[in-house]
Amino acid sequence: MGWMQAEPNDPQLRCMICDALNTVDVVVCSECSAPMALVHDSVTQGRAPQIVSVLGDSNVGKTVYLGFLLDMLSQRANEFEAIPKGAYSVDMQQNVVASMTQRTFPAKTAMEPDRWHWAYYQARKAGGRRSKWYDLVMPDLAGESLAAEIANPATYKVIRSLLGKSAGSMLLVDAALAANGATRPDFFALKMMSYIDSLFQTKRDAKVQTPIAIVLCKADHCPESFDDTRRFVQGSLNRLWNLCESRFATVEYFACSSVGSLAYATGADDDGLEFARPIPLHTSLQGILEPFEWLISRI
Ligand SMILES: Nc1nc2c(ncn2[C@@H]2O[C@H](COP(=O)(O)OP(=O)(O)OP(=O)(O)O)[C@@H](O)[C@H]2O)c(=O)[nH]1
Ligand SMILES: [Zn+2]
Repeated sequence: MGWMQAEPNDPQLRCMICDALNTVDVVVCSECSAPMALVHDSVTQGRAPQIVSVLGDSNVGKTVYLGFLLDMLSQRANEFEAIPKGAYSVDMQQNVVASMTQRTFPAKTAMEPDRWHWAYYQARKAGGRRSKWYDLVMPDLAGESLAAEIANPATYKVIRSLLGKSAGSMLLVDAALAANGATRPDFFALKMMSYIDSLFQTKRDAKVQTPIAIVLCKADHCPESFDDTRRFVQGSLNRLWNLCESRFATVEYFACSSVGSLAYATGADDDGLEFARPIPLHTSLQGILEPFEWLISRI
């Protein structure tokens, strides 16, 4: 497996994300903190996996989305077959499913890269022996770390390397906020897309070819986004829409939601301030698989 090893017979391994050389026994990459288990597993596979990055502002629902997506895949939803590589790949879906069955949302993702959950899956759509297997690496990043990297490129080396190597991305946007007229989701998505644009910049008018699925989360708050997703994006996320039109060749828009109904509990945080905490009364998954299916059919 020469592509991972520095030289034949050299025991050092190259990090899959940032290409730094690490000794065989380290647990996380010394440069970027990606788990080296990813590399060990792909050396066993004998081929480099495709990386799918899940992006979005803090609190848009990345952890919830990714957890349910992986869980649906491993339950063979829509004739998908998925095999997690390594127990670490199951942690994220277990964490999401376990907390949602207890009617709480999962905790915020920590900002430190060595505390992010990474999932490494082999997946394919059933359809005989000829259907293709995809090796997929999907990390759950913290939205605040993404924001820090966009504001000051190279703060998080792991994010830059990860996006540079991604075969496709999903950009999650808070549709509930956007529907209420907030501009933050539009601006964050605009910054994220222009970051990706500058990362892949080749010729001045060549568009970025990497497929990107724009996923509107929390669409249970604005059902109209399910009915006509493109129109919703054009109206409520117009800056993002325009940038996608002019700079990205392969973009599609999806709406999704993971909760059926919400209740609100009031409480006080550490500083004694009152807040209302949403309680997911039951999960009802809508539109979770569609963006994933679209994306892997294009990578
Ligand atoms: N109504 C509704 N709310 C949701 C849904 N998914 C997530 N949420 C809300 O969004 C919050 C954040 O979800 P997370 O998945 O933790 O968000 P994240 O993008 O991983 O956030 P960071 O860890 O800060 O990057 C949850 O605590 C819920 O309140 C959904 O499908 N519908
Ligand atoms: Zn690394």
